[in-house]
Order: sequence, then structure tokens, then C-alpha cells
Amino acid sequence: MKYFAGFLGVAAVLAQSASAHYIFSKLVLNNEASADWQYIRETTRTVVYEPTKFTNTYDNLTPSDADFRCNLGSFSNAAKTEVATVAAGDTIGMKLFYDTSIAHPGPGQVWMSKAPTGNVKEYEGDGEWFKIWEKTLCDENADLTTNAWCTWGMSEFDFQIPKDTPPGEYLVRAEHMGLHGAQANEAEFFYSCAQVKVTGSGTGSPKTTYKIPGLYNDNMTLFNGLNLWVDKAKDVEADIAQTPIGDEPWTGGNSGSSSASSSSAFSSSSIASSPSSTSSASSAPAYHWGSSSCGNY
Ligand SMILES: [Cu+2]
Repeated sequence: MKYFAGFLGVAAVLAQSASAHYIFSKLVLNNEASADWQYIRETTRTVVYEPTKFTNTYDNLTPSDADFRCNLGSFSNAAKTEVATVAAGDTIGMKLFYDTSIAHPGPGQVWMSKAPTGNVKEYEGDGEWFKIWEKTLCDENADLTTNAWCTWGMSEFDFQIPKDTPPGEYLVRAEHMGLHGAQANEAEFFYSCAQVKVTGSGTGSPKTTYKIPGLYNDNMTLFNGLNLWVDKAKDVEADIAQTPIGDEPWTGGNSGSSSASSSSAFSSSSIASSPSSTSSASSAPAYHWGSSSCGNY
């Protein structure tokens, strides 16, 4: 009896903290959510749902580390994580731990990377990644600190595995970022990877691919300098365009971006492969918004 009461107390505390921060722990197949960490590699972090940041880090993890691929220590859980079979063209989802919902302002993305050996359980994610899904601003006239963002309030990302995806085993990485601390280089990244076997006869090839780490750096104003309380939607869009988030997702075929895209100047090769050599001083935050905590969220 005493043991049972103790368990409830711990669960209540965990559920309460999880309402602020989040991590994708469930894969959604045929509209049904899996168990936590059944198909998604569990991180070994002290508190699984805390964000990854460039500064004031949790567990010393930053977006410049190899574990920015699938979260801290998660490769050590790859062997015991199941591989979900999904047909190319199917829509699947990744859902948050405790069914919490996103209450930080920022974009959401889904990335894929093919296991070169054909066995995703032995793949660390050090190969090429491509983007298949993206949500940024949905209402430019709404509040940039909350519901201007498409992902505001979502508890899962639903996305299509492109019909042209070649068969094989893949890491599927869902990611959300909170930009409410970007004015102080405290953007927050929430992400994890599912292990998926794609079936079908796709022969497509994404033109634009990326390496992780290398995807993001803190010379990018979106993560270090943007101020959602002061800046306008067009500023946010300009900052997005200078990152891989501004690139068109691959939805099939043999090319990564549409001809209408203005992101060609920020191709993956120029962004992802070169450690930025520009001075960070020029993009230092123009505003500091007091404490960097997430107390209001
Ligand atoms: Cu936060």
C-alpha cells in the first residue's frame, strides 16, 4: 500500500514537469500510438524530455555534438528498440511523451537517414539526412510567441513517408524547436529517432542532404539573435531562410527543392559542410529578455 502511494506521487511529479517540456516517445501507426520507446530510441538523459541547447545546457549536450542526431546515449538503446515496417507513401506519426502538447513557439521538422548496412539497429546516423516534413509559421498575424506557429498545441507530428523513398531501414527523426530564448542564444531543441523499415519499390533520391551535427550552429540568427517579442513575421521568415529549415522538404522525385524556392543560396553544401567562419559578434543578440528560464511556459 505504501509502495503504491509512493509510485503515484512520483508519477504525478513527472507528469507535472512534462507539461512544460517534451520528447517524441511513441510511433503512431494506422492512427494507433505504440508504447513509449517501443520504436523510438530512448535517451539515457537524467530527465528524458529536457531540451538540447547551445548554452546553459542540460547534460552538457549541444546541437554541435554527435548525439544531436537521436538524443543523448540513445544509440546504446538501438538494439532493444523495435523496427516498425511502413510502406512508402504511408502517413505515420510521432507522438509526445505523456501525451503532452507543444507549448513553445517554433518550427517542427521530420528528417530521415538510410542505414547503409541495411540494419538500422547498428546505424548511428552519421550518414546523409534529408527532410520530409516541415511546419513553420501558419498565421503571420497571430502571436509570434504562441499560436502563429503551426505546431503550437500539437501533441504529435503526422507525416507521409514519400512514395518514392527507396526500400530499406531508416532513422526517422522528429524535431521541434522552441525559439522563445533565441535572443539569448537559448533556443531549445526537442527530438528523437524512430527505427523504421520502408517497403515498396521507390527509386527517388533527395537532392539536398545534410549531416548531423552540422545542421545548425549558433551563428544562425534564428537560434541566436531572433527576438519573438520584438521581431516581425518577415524577420522570422528571413532568419528561417538562412537555415536548412528554409529548404523545401523532399516529397518525392529526384530533387530536393522546387524551382521556385529561394533557398538555393543556402544549399546544404554551404550550410551543412562548412563550420561557419563568420564572426559571431555580428549576429550577437540585440536584445536580452531577462531570465533565460522557461518559467512562462
Ligand atoms: Cu523550454
